[in-house]
Amino acid sequence: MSQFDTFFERSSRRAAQRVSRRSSLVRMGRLLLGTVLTLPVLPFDRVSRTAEAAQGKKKEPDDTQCDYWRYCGVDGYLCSCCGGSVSTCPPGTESSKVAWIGTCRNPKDGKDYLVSYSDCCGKGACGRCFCNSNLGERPGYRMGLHNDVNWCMGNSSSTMFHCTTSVLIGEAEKSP
Ligand code: ABN
Repeated sequence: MSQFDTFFERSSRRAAQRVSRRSSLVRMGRLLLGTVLTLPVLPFDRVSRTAEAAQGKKKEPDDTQCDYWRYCGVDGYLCSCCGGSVSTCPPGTESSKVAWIGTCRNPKDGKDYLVSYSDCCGKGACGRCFCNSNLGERPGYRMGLHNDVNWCMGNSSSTMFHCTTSVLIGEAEKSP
């Protein structure tokens, strides 16, 4: 027999000589009852853990998602989903000669930036990641404030709109 077994056998025999079966049952019953009654009222911090978990899981939108901050005024397929990037046209296309300018707030520094929405021309519609955020856009009769326009119209391949880039121009001036 192992030392472990011998130790437990001896201690059990000693306990059996000292404590009656009835009193040990009473003790065990008390311990069980105490645990059952106390555990549910202990102050577990469930709320903060849940909030932390939710915060940890919340991912910032990347530049292939419509809610990425630079796309606040976009109307078109994102070039970052079409073989280009947020500010460059995909191979085989060229940037439009005219563009629409929007103002978007960068959540990282809370500042407003001018963003130029240029179309990439020369290939048919990309068809991926269509976004229509339109912040600051006005109806078609307000020329210049309307962005639902094919900006390839000034290029030689005027009807071939592929996707839209969102080029950062710089910080917007604060209005007085
Ligand atoms: N500026 C994107 C676009 C292209 C064609 C028609 C509407 C909008």
